Amino acid sequence: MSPVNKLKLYYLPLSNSLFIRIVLEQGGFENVEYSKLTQKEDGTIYLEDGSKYTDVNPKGWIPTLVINDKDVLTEAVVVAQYLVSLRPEKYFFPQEGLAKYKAMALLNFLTTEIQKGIMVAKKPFADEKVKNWVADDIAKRYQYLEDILSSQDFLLGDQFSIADAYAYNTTRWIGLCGLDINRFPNMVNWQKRIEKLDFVQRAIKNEGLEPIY
Ligand SMILES: N[C@@H](CCC(=O)N[C@@H](CS)C(=O)NCC(=O)O)C(=O)O
Repeated sequence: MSPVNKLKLYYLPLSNSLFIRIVLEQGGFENVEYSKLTQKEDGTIYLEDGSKYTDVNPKGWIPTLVINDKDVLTEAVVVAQYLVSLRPEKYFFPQEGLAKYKAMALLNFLTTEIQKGIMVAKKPFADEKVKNWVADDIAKRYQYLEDILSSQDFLLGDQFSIADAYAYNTTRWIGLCGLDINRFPNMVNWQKRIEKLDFVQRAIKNEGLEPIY
């Protein structure tokens, strides 16, 4: 891989860019630029200079990471794993064997089953009935995480990982479907544990957000 001299993250407060900002803060990368996006009522996302975000990322989704001012990388779980690959010594993430694929399976579960599941509650057609359906569905998926956290402090073991960064950010959105996190006491303790980490605190503040607790 050619050397990475500069990273740029396009972010929108309350979106999934917080996940990647936490990963960047944990990695201690030096030359990182954060470029704030804005979203209009009709959903269109713009850059600070007023140009359309789709000029940078044709998919129009957040987050986007730009490497060395030229290469564009999207899909949050892939962006996070790319950052881990740059500085594996900074992260707790298995690099080989079945453990690596199990960790990737968890990331895939978070993106396809949890994030995309919750986002159904934001669709224009989401009335009370749809929101209740989403809440029931997401509750079953969070129960899976709750059970993991009954025997370990974090989702991949005894240390914080990119899976925790992602799952934590999804818990900031569960109000969208009216689900109450207090149904999951292990997850509540885990959220509090995560919010004690200095790099998480920095990421939340620099993203322009407040901690949950
Ligand atoms: N597959 C993408 C999906 C990302 C995604 O849905 N991001 C949301 C914000 S958290 C978004 O960009 N929504 C704006 C839109 O859908 O137009 C990923 O995993 O990064």
